[in-house]
Formats: sequence, C-alpha cells, structure tokens
Amino acid sequence: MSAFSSLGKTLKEAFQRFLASPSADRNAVEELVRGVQRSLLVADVRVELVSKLSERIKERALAEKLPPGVSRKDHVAKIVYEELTSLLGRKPVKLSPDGKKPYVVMLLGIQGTGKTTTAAKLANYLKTSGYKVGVVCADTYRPAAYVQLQQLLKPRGVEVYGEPGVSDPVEIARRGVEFFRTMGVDFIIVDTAGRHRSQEELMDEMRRLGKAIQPDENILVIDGTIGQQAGVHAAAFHEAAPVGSIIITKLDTSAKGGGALSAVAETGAVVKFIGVGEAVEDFEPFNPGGYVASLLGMPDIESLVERVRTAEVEMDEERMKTILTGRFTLEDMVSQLSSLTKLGPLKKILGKLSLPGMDALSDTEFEKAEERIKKWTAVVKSMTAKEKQEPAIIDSSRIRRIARGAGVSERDVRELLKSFQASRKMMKDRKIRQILRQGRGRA
Ligand SMILES: Nc1nc2c(ncn2[C@@H]2O[C@H](COP(=O)(O)OP(=O)(O)OP(=O)(O)O)[C@@H](O)[C@H]2O)c(=O)[nH]1
Ligand SMILES: [Mg+2]
Repeated sequence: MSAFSSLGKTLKEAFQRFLASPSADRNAVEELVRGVQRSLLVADVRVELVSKLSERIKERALAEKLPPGVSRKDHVAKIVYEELTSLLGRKPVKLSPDGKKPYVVMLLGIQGTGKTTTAAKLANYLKTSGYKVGVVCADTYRPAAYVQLQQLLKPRGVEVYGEPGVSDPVEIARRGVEFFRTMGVDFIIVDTAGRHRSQEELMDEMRRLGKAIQPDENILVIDGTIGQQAGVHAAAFHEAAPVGSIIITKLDTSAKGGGALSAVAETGAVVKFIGVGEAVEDFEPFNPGGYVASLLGMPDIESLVERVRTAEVEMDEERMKTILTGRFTLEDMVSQLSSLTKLGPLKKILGKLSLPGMDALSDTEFEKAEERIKKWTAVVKSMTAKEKQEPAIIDSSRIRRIARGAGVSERDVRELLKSFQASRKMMKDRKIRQILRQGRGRA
C-alpha cells in the first residue's frame, strides 16, 4: 500500500485540476488553495498551520514577479511545492556511522508504535545498504519480540541478541552491545520495551539505558495515526534525548500522516524514516521534497522547481545590474535582499561569495540581518507607490503610518531609509562598483 493514498488523493486531485485548468488566474489559484486546505485539514494538520500556509501560497502566487520564460502555472506549482515541503520539515541528515564503529542506535517509543517492526525494517535497510548489522532485543515484557525479530532477520543475514528469561533490560542491552562490538558490526540497533509505560517512565528508562550503552543516536518511533499529537511526543523527547531523530510509522493506514509529519517538523525534530506497511520492506528514508512530489502526483516536479529557480536567479541578475549602475529604487534594494535569503540561510550564501570579513560574523549577527530583511520587506510593502519612487518625501508622519502598517517600529523604517541612501551613495562611487563587479565575476 502506498503511504500517500489518504492524504495524497484530494491533494493530488486539486493539484492536477489546477494544472489542467485553462489559465492560472486568480480563480484557479483560489480553488487550488481551497483544495490544499481541505486535504491538509483532513490529514489533521493544525488549523493555524493550514491557514498560514494557504495565505502564503495565495500571496506569493499573486504578488511574486513572474521570471522571464516561466508560465504562471509553473510558477504557482513551484510555490505550492515549496510551501508544502517546508511544512513537512527540513531535509534530513542521513543515518550514517560517521566514522564510528559500531554506531549504536536505540529505538524508543510508547507501546505498540512499531518499535520492534521498525528495528527489523531498519536492520534490513542498513544490511541491504551494505552494512554489517546486529539487533539487540531489550524488551523484557514481551518475550515474543525476540522470537519475532529472529524470524524476520535470520533469513536476511542479520543476527539478533536476546536473553529470554532475564528481567533487567539495562543488563541485556549492555551485554548485547558488547557482543556485537566484539563481532565488529557497523550498526547496533537496540529495541526497547514500550509496555505499561507512561511518557515519564519511558523517558526514565531511556535515560538509564542511555547511561549504560551510550547510544550514538536515539530514535523515537511515533505512530503516525495519532496525527498532530505526534508534535507533543516529539517535543518531550527532544528535551530528554541528547541526540535524536524520529521515525513515523503506519503512514499507510491513516489519513493523519500529514498532521503527524507537520507537527513533528514544527518542533524542529528531524524525521529520518517512515514506515509504510507491515512488511520488512515497507520502509523508506524520509525526504520532505520527495514526499510532496508523490503527494502532488508529479514525481518530476523537482526539475520544474529547479528551472523556475534558475529563471529567478537570472531575473535577479538583471536587478543586480540596475543596482550596479547606482540607479535603483527602494523596492529594488529590498527585493534583491529578500531574494538572497530565499536561496537559503544568509550565512551560507555569503559564505559562498567568500567576502572578506564574513567569517568574523556570528550566527546571531546573521540571524539579525535576516530578521532586518524581513522587516524591511514589510516596510516597503506598506509604502505608497509615490513613496517608493521618491523616498525623499517620507516625513515623520509618513514614517509613523508606514511603521504601523508594517507592524514594525519607526526606528526600523528610519533605518531602512538611511541604509537606502547610504547604498545609493556608495553605488555611485565608481571604485566600489568596480570592486563589486570583480567580486561577482569570482563568485
Ligand atoms: N500498517 C502498518 N503497520 C505497522 C507499521 N509498523 C508497525 N506496524 C504494526 O503495528 C503493530 C505493533 O508493532 P510492534 O513493532 O510490535 O510495536 P512495538 O512498538 O514494538 O510494540 P511494544 O513493544 O509492545 O511496545 C504490529 O501489528 C505491526 O505489524 C507500519 O508502518 N504500517
Ligand atoms: Mg516491541
């Protein structure tokens, strides 16, 4: 069964209807947004998240300038893809031994979430990726877990360690990890018990086991059918576990997978894998972009997105040229700055340009700069056309009005105006223009 059957159906229909519509006009965009809303609400995505996301899609689809050679439809498709992808979280880091051998992974989660099944799935996944893997069964409540793991994994060439009859899971885990360490495996996966446990007891056992075997990565296993409740689990786990990632299971059986994924993403936690069925093979690495592509029924959407982004960068080049001549408007400056941040975190982009002095800037300084760009974008939006053309007419009463409209302080507005004047003056300097041109040639 596919992981996308439930959330996917309505979303895919709405998206395909949009692609087939004769024009991507306001009506078509609004209808698409309504379809996206409906499917996300059915998937148990938080109402606030849904309304924020649909506002953003609408606003961007209607306000963003169309890059040359890009159809309105492709542009909207890209926006929908980007917004859904960011709803479902960051691009996860791969599970890799990172030069550590063995790399110890401990699976945790409340009863019945799918830990034991996931231990088998993950072991099989790593084994087929070419690693030597061992599984430790530290579940003392359910003797059948050990048998279950052996039955699943022996035929697949993965050894399972267990001590039937022994009642202390910490001792079993310790000896199991030692056993596989001497065997020289790449990965050790430790399955733990979930029975009769409150969240607090679970966290406590996690800490005791953690102290004993020092896992390199704790992975919380969450049942995807609980929808947005998954966020609460992820947040609690994040506080208790030093290293952590998440696996969401049963995405094949419930319509609520989108709610679970978005709620977990909201906490900043990383989902590394998803479970999409009961069989050992029903398991895949999670990647928000790929997941959205399948949801939309458009596996090649990423190449469309790439194409639109390239056109956008070209459009920015044009704007950059205007800036380099020193004849740019307030809008030019702010949109140039904000399109910079759209390409990724400011630090990364400026890092690539290898500008002198950048290394000295701290992360907070970069965050502040990003914050300022956001504020400035809002400021320019609440200006009248005339004010944008002729900033000189902006007096204190206009500043007050603009600040209120943008939801920022008057100081923010003054700062933008000052910075605009300074940049314009600077760009009129021939020497500086020359340096910038050379810098761009190098980057
Ligand atoms: N459809 C579906 N079923 C799953 C998935 N993952 C686990 N299950 C089922 O969920 C049930 C519980 O799985 P277990 O792996 O035993 O869960 P557990 O967390 O180890 O349970 P305890 O050890 O008792 O806490 C089993 O019937 C599994 O087949 C999945 O991705 N999809
Ligand atoms: Mg189990």
